[in-house]
Amino acid sequence: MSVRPILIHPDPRLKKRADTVIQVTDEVRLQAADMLDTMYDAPGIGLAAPQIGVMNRVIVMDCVKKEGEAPRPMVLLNPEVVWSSDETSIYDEGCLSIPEQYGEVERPAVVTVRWMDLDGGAQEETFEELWATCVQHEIDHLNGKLFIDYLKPLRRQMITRKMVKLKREMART
Ligand code: K1U
Ligand code: ZN
Repeated sequence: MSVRPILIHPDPRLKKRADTVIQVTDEVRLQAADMLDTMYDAPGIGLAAPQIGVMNRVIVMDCVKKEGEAPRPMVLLNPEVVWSSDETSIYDEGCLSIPEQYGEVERPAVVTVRWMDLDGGAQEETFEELWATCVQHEIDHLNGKLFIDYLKPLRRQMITRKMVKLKREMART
């Protein structure tokens, strides 16, 4: 298993809709394992395939943050929100593709998500708190949407300019 490079915004691959996973192949299993390695290495609580330049509908998550609590790595293929609460919550979100930038995003507080697991089976679970925020953030990635798309245009432009500058500096070193 290996840590893969994470794409930094702006990148056209982060704005595209990812393709449905038709079959769970060894390649998909290896991709999922690499995504978990990449997420834990970052460190992050989630990661979507387009962030490593793979344009399929795979996300990984582990929102267990409390010390001493067992990790809960999750791999979700073709995740879709099948129910969302009217109640909303606001979270100061970050993104591994937009390092060190944060912004408040309002989303449904509770969501039920259906997905395919790595054995090809159907799964469904209701997520709340940070898990709910994270799964919606990751599904947005699969649809080419970033958390900055929820912010005011001026703030979004400012963050994008910072990222362009960061990428220029990274290319020089
Ligand atoms: O998709 C991503 O870019 C990963 C992102 C997920 C996310 C964060 C916050 C709200 C919604 C979704 C991250 O993991 S950013 C890093 C982060 O939040 C974190 C890192 C270490 C410990 C705890 C949190
Ligand atoms: Zn993100």
